[in-house]
Amino acid sequence: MASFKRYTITAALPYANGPVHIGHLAGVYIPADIYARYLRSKGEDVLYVCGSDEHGVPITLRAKAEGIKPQDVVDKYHGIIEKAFSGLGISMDVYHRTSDRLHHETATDFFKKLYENGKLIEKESEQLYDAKEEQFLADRYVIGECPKCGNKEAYGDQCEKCGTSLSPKELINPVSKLSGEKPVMRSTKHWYLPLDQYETFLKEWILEGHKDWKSNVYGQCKSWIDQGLQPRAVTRDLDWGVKAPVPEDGKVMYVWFDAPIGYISATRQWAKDNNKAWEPYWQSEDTKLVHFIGKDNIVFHCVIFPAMIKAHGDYILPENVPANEFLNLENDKISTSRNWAVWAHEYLEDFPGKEDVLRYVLCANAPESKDNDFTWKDFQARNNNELVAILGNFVNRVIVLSHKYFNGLVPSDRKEKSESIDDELLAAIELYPEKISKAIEQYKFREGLQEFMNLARAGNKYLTDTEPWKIFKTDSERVERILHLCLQLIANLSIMAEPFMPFSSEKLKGMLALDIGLKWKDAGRTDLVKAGIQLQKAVHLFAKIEDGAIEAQIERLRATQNNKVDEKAVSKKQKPMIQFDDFTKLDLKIGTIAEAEKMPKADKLLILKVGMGEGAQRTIVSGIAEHYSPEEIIGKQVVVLTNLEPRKLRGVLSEGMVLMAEDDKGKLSFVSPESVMDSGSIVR
Ligand code: B3M
Ligand code: ZN
Repeated sequence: MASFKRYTITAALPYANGPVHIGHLAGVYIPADIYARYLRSKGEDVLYVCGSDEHGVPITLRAKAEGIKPQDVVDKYHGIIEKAFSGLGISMDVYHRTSDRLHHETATDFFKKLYENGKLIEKESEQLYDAKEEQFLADRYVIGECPKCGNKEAYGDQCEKCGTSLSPKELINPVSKLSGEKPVMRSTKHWYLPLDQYETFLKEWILEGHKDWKSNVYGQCKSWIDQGLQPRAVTRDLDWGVKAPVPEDGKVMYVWFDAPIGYISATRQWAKDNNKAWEPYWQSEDTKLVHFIGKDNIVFHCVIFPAMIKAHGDYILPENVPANEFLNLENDKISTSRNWAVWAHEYLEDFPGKEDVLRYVLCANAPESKDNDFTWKDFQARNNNELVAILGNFVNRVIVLSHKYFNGLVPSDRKEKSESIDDELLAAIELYPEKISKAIEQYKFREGLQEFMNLARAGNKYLTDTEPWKIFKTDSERVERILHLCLQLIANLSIMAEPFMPFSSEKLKGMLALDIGLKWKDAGRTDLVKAGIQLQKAVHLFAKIEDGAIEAQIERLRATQNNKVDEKAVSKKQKPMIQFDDFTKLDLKIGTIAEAEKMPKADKLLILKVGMGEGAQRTIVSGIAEHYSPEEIIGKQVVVLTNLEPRKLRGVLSEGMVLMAEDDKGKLSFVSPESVMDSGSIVR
């Protein structure tokens, strides 16, 4: 293996359109953090960069749904995400953001260089266009059927079901996410990165040169390259993004063009803040660049970004891209829109002081080679049966016994009292650092953590087998020997816990009054704790998690699902029979919407003025603001229930109700006469 002088570690920039959940943590941020912490502990020069991905359609769609500006969306979630990361001890050296000026500058320079050196091709073509919203439908603005697997809800840039990368025009029966309408075709000019020209390079670099990559990553790259690469548009007709430095107005960079450059921008920000040079981290061949990502990002990091880098010429290529598979939750796909997730920031609120427990469980169960499942029961079991019963129990017994028998002073090593069982323990202490290192360096973090626990298990067993509490009265010197060795083992655990469970590592070092400067190179030594040193009192590393706390979490998940199901079940269920008389009690009339405006400070409500014929008008407050904009419904004819008891909604007297149809997905539509009717016509 080539030897590297420094490491640039990147973790995929989360979209700032929502908080991060356990799937993100297990797939990307925890593995990257373990790797970075481990290398730092080894004394390597490490830079771990990340930031919010603040452009692209996910952001603008969210803004539209919430009725706020894209900048407000990203400001909100950038803060939440950054705080959650730091709460969990994710030790990024910088957490930047792509709406920052420095990023716009960096991305613009990058694009300009490609543009000026003739690396991009200009092409006019027909694109999907939403005539109603007057907007081109790039990427996630359009959904439709995946031509590969038939998934009905594939996005314009990718099918999440089969992972295929798509362009909007490939979708079967496309529908605009903005208006719900069928798009039309319209011509527009864009700039393309001719990926086809990089085929030879990619073949040599990945297919020949990186057979060492994880098989899921290598396999995806191979299938992409083997299918033949097409030029890919790197500009979009949108008003949110980094302005593309091209002669045409109104073009921004494709979000997947600017986002990976965000790694470089983040590095520049870090350098600026710390008075360092950023260039070595991106331009020196002796820097090892590693991208941590989820499997849906493989093609962007292994094919497109490398082609961009090759076209640019000044930057290094990644040495590895250890992408993970997906984590499911309670046997179901994690979904932001269905709120089927465990959110990092909520976990921190619900389980204060248990940051390491989540880190532990998500690493022990990380989807490294296949999709995995997170369940709250497993979370509880791993905490109670592994962290508490093995690691916590061992440490606690050793510290408590040391206080009980030796007033908390580290006993001497009493070599003369050695027995063969001690040799096994000593051998383990010497052996494990290497085992764990090897696993981490191969990105097998689960295995590394498992080995770590095996060492703790060996300690626990040693203590149980030697039974110092039974021999103290007769042979206290042998007990000195036993506890001395156990304390050396705990010191080793404190060093090797650091990448995985940094909070517990610190607690362990505190209890042993250890030099916090101890690093990975010290692991394997059996003289880390000096005889005669005063130990601190035992603090609990981990505490049992009771059933109640787990049930509350499961209940919470269930509640979000049930609400949805219940609403539907109740309203769709056949209602009991009524008499014709009951029906005639309803006074239904045709009305024509004359005016509409948003109810201030209410996301869902519109205030309508509905003409009811002969100059009569009614004010009706209707919960349709998330489905219709005020402008688009003026002039619509609707059915109004006119003899509903008037009631005040947010201070506005609503005099009736507009009838709506609702489908299973919650989509609303007016019930309107099939031909134009006079306002006030009766409905019967
Ligand atoms: N924003 C994350 C995602 O696909 C995407 C990663 C960008 S990394 C440069 O969810
Ligand atoms: Zn598909």
